[in-house]
Amino acid sequence: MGLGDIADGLSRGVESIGSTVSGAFFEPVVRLGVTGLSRAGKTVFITSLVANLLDRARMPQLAAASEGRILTAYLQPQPDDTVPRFDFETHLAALTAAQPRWPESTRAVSQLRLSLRVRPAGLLAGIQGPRTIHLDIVDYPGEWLLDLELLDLSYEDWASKALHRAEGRSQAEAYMALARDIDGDAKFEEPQARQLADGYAAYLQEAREAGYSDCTPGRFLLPGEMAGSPALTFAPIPKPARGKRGSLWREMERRYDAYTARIVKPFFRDHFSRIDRQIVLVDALGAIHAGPAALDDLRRAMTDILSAFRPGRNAWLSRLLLGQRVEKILFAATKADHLHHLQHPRLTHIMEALVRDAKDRADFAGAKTESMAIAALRATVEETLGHGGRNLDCVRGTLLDGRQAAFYPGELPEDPQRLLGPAREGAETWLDEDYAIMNFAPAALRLKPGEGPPHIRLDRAAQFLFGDRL
Ligand SMILES: Nc1nc2c(ncn2[C@@H]2O[C@H](COP(=O)(O)OP(=O)(O)OP(=O)(O)O)[C@@H](O)[C@H]2O)c(=O)[nH]1
Ligand SMILES: [Mg+2]
Repeated sequence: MGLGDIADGLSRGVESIGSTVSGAFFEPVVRLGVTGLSRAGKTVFITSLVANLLDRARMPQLAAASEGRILTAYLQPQPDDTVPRFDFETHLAALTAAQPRWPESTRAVSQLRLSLRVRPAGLLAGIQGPRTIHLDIVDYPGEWLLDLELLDLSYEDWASKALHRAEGRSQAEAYMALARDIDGDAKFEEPQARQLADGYAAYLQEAREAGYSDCTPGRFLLPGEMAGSPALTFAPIPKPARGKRGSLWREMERRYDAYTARIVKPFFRDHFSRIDRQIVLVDALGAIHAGPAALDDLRRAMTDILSAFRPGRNAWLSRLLLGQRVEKILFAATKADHLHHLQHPRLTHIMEALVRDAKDRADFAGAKTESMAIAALRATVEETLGHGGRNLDCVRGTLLDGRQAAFYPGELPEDPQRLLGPAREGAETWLDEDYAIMNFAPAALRLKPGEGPPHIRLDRAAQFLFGDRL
């Protein structure tokens, strides 16, 4: 047992309550948060990461693995009794089936504990035996981070802001028509609250699909197990003259307060505040394919989401964190297997440019950050095809209907501003190039013993995120 372990055990003491009970107080825990907007690739990332940590032949860039210091890796019951377990086995079975499929979409937070028996590196190797390090991986929707803003706003402030935003958005027409006729002083009736909440949720859903990301409350899009409860049955309405007791307005206000107190705060307290290392997955290629408006919206969403990592952003959260903060944040452009590797550096530059705004504001006060282009599960192989007198660097894979196809996604510009500039200025289409994206199915795998699923730079990502703790 080294001194480092003890100090580590103590500084992370609060979160190790579970491990204390099991008598493993001095076994260090690294909590890795995995987030991103919906469909960014969180589930595939965690599944492939865990599979590749269990079978490490494809992890040469993870130093502890290539140095042969990871003796064993195994899944353990996770320490938090009330958090759903990340369903690793089901997701892996889908990806590695004879006819592989992508895992189902997930709707709530989940967690998995992977424990690694590791021989220490360097000088300690001689005097210290192997030790166990727990990697707790937490999967949570990026949308939930947007709710941090609500902690700063009263219902009145939030409602006026939300109605103001909805004004003029075509997706909100039906809801605005409904809200305009509402008398907040009228006596509260549940069916009316339900109708308003459903209408508002429908608008958020549509706005989200149209590429808007400032869609709070985040749980309206991903309600999880709270669907239908009063804390999720509210909506913004115009402030009435009196706002008397028993009125619709007063009940909406009460429910909004319940939402922030009972749903938003517990998430930040129980999950977010305990994260040591964070990966933010970003489907930048998907946004580029969807066009300039979607890309600009993604940039703004990243700024909003990442503000949760800015120390001092919210007084309540700062008190909770007591100066403890996420030590490393990796921004990963996912699904890089849609591109020939020659284009990967360009995708990385685009990723860097996308988060620059957020970074410039605070540089996350001491957190180490990096951007990378990765594919958690490589579904393609590279192929160069002659076309119209030039060589096109393509990728080939299996489509969802089982056919094989070679695919040229378009050439990303060397300078990310060639995309981000027009996006910011409200361009409607890309001028120079069309970007395509294709829905490949996961490739059928023939894994040799010791091999995890194929990926791109998953080992580099792992090294950045927690390699230093192994
Ligand atoms: N080609 C390729 N596609 C990927 C990869 N990772 C994810 N995808 C695609 O992205 C989709 C979403 O991936 P998920 O891992 O389910 O994303 P998620 O963030 O967990 O999504 P939600 O749970 O719905 O929020 C998958 O169904 C795949 O189509 C990858 O590494 N390569
Ligand atoms: Mg998921």
